[in-house]
Amino acid sequence: MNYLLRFDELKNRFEEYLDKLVADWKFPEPLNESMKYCLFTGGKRIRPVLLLSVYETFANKLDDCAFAFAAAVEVLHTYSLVHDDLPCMDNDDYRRGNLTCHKKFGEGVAVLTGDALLNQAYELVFEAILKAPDRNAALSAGEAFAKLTGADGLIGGQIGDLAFSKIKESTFENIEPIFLRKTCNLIIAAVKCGALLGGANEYEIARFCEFAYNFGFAFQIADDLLDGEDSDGCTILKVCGRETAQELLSDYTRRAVSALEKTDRDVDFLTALALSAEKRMN
Ligand code: GRG
Repeated sequence: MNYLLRFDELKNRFEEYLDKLVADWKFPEPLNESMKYCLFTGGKRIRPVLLLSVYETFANKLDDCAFAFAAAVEVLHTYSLVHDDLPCMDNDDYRRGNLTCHKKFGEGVAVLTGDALLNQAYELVFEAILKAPDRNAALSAGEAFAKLTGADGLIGGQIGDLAFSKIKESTFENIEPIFLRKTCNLIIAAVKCGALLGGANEYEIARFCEFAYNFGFAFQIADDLLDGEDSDGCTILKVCGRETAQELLSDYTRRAVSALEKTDRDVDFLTALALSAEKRMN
């Protein structure tokens, strides 16, 4: 298996699905334009690729249910970025080298773009449930998706992130739950939904979630290292130096890989994905 070719193949197939999906969107303007703009500014598509590859590991095929769920994850990820960039949050002018949604369309439109993307994500979850070969597995995936991205998940992580600057002493112990919710949970959602939909057993789901937690943590550390020491807010470099952060990145990557090795599935692609995220920084 060539990891890069495989990543591109899954990413391209996902983008073909997304292109067709948004071609049918005819929402009131400027919402229609802003939603499409935010979805197509060069995201890496790591989460849908994760979901599709995990689904295929267990189901030995890809189908419309898996693509709809993968799109739900990416659409929800996009909403979170649009809201994260707002003046009341991180107040960023650029994302992926392009103007952020509020800079291009105005703040009111950006708030509603995020809201609409979040709703759209749940339309896709319902579509996936209706198309699922195993309806109960898809309902469990929908429930996991809602929990992992809700008040005790992604949104809870963003609340922790907002409060972080007011904490007097930044420690690893107070940054860990923020990273878990803000970054790991959406990655866990992608992996867990792929495993549930694909028919993994309980043990396999637990090991794949262990992989996703450790990979998510490594992914956030790599992102913080790339942003550097000057970055404001909740970053690993507020609680340790670069060298320690690099060691943590290797530790989490190793744990991610060894979680997968406890199963007897073909985990070559996910292993290569985790190692390539680590290599971004070392
Ligand atoms: C506003 C509810 C709400 C949540 C925001 C996603 C998020 C929480 C904040 C964005 C900033 C940030 C550092 C998030 C951590 C996760 C992360 C590294 C996101 C970026 O993911 P990539 O690199 O993005 O996969 P692309 O651009 O490739 O889609």
